[in-house]
Amino acid sequence: MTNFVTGSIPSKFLLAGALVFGPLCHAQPVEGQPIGDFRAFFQSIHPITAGPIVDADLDVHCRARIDDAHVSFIGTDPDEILIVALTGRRFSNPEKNLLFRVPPGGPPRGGTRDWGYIFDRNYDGRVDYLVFLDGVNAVVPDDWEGELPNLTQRFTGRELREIVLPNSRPVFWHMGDDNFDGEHDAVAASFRNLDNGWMDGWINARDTDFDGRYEFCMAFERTFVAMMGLCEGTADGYEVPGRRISGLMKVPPDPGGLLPLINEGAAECELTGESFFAR
Ligand SMILES: [Ca+2]
Ligand SMILES: [Ca+2]
Ligand SMILES: [Ca+2]
Repeated sequence: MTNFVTGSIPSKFLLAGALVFGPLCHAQPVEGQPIGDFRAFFQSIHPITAGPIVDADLDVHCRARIDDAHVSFIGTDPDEILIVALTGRRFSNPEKNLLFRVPPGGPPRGGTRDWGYIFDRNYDGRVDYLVFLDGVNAVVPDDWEGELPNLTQRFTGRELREIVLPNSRPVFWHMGDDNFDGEHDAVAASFRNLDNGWMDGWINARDTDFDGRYEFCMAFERTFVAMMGLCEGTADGYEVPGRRISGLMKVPPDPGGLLPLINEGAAECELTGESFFAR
């Protein structure tokens, strides 16, 4: 199956719905409304998801088939679902088949890069925070000082060994449903500096009043270390000048799509608030 985020998304996963934009502004969440806290949750689980895949025995707890998609819920023991894989055929053996990258010679049979971490923050048995794999990239460390080799040009073997490879790691994008209505209202994704090829910041876009229209988008250096500025709103979504947003086809993503698909699977599997990984 084609990777969801870097390749073409199978049309069956893109539900109909117009992409809507509001004006760029710094709206605040509506007071008194029960909401998740996307940014705080991002910070709390980033250490889990930025590293290697959770070091544990992984099993498929439940599989659901939604049209042609196989939605596989994966975790460490019967009550600890942490990962979802979305594949075109039956998925098994997650410890072997959840890939970060496609190895030379192509992916092994059964391997997939179409997977992500899932969380149920309000314990209703439905996923409201998704961290989906983009790929492996060279990422500027938050505390980096000094020069970096330019990845768009030739660099030395020593630079490769000492700087590029040690700072290459899985990169994910994040999608949150802060009012728990089943549709995303916040996304965050890394972006690549077009001048030197490094991932050097994050974009955070939000629909802060949950009216279905994103109206906030800010770019940040490194992992939200410092504010870079407002994103540019275009007909195709938000952009960051001089950067290419990684993974997501566009920011914000089309309504519908992944969260509803995953939650259809969660319903078919009869998952509950107790089913997911406890933070
Ligand atoms: Ca939930
Ligand atoms: Ca929502
Ligand atoms: Ca809005």
